[in-house]
Amino acid sequence: SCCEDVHLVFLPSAGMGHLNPCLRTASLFLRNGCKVTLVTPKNTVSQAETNLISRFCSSFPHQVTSVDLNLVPVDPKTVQTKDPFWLQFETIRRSVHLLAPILSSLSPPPSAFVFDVSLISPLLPIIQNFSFPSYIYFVSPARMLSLFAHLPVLDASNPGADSHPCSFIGDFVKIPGIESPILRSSIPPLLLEPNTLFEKIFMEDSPKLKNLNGILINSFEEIEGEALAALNEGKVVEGLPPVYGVGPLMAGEYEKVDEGEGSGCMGSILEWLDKQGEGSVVYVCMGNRTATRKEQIKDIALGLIECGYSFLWVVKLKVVDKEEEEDLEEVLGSELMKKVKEKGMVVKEYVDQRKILGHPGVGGFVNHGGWNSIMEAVWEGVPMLLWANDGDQKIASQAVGIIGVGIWAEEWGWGSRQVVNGKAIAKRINDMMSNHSLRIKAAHVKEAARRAAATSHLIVQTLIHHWNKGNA
Ligand code: BUP
Repeated sequence: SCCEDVHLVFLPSAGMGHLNPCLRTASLFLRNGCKVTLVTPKNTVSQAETNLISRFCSSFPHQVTSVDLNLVPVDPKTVQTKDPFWLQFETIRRSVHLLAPILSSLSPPPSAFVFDVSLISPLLPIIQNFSFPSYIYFVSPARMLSLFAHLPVLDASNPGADSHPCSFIGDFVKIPGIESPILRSSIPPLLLEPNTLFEKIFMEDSPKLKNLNGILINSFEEIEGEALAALNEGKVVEGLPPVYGVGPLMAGEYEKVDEGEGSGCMGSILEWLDKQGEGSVVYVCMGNRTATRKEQIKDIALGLIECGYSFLWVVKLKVVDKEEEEDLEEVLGSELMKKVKEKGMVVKEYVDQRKILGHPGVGGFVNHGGWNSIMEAVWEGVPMLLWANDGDQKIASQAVGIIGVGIWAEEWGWGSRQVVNGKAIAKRINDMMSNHSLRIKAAHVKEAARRAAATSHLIVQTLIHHWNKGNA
């Protein structure tokens, strides 16, 4: 068929929150018969990333080829961050010049190039020497994309603002075409701090969005129709390329975590869930990119003991999964640990989150507002309670509140900073678990998600058709 002639190049950046949407987007095209070259930055930060890439490649042996991008080591002193994932973002940015020979040697030549949102500025001068069109995959909600795209407009209209980053941001940002404004307190904290890597990438890359041929985003009409329309109608900023809502992105077969990996905890998790009543379990996972603060872990433990439900709690105690880790008991103390174990199940390994969310025993999801996790819960119709940790997570949490499928615990502030009383956490968990209308709305949006998956198939085919004409 014609699709076999379409050859796409994908380039991810660091962390599962970036790798998962990259590979899931690639899978959309693989399912339509395209060929994919996955450029793999070596080495990855976490073991979870290495494992996922190898499973992805081996599950499409005839369609996927992987080529290494050997990263140029960066002196950590020249980067304003201690976070290994942020350091990796910058390392990849500083290594992409090595891509030129790789891209010219590919056969057949690429039909299109799809890369991570964090690589725009360094990649543009390289790809302008090639004739294929370029796209980014965006890892956050459309609401966040509108902030990303709109900030330079605000910046330019405030010539009086000083050189302090984002000093033009007032109490809130009102984005044209989007009704509810983004509060200053929801802006990613690093954007408001001088000279952070995040602020640098954000402000440098945003005006260059218009040089791309399109933006692929894990969202869809029913949940973010307003923002998607504002972006595509030129209200957010003029000259933006088409924004394709290809969500909800689905997990592939290749994501199944093998029993051999880690301690193979999935078997015992599912066995445990099978024994719980329908919709009776609170699933708690605050993401994997950064270790959760110890105080926050204690707050959550107290909340879970206090709430009226049993729970499955995935706790990350280390920043990178390859490191040695501290025992949870050392953080909680033996008495608290004992109570936690009496009431719920605690795991530290990387879990198959999609499988957990799809289990009928799970009735609610406490999460940090990671957009991938949110979309996974939307797909399974599981109501959420959101406690944003950092970055885009308040904006994502607010989006969930607007959609109506979850509760954003706004008063808890940033989880990475604020201490919250265990009783208050228990109360919010009980609110989520017992809220009937939340459950109905989640079930309704789940149906919409399934319809949207069929529509995104059409978007994908239109793009393939378009690239095919380019090949002719
Ligand atoms: Br933890 C964990 N298993 O044990 P977000 C996460 N995930 O499958 P953020 C697992 O990682 P990052 C685990 O399903 C989601 O697809 C989860 O992305 C999966 O969070 C992804 O939810 C995490 O967008 O990503 O914080 O942006 O954790 O890499 O920082």
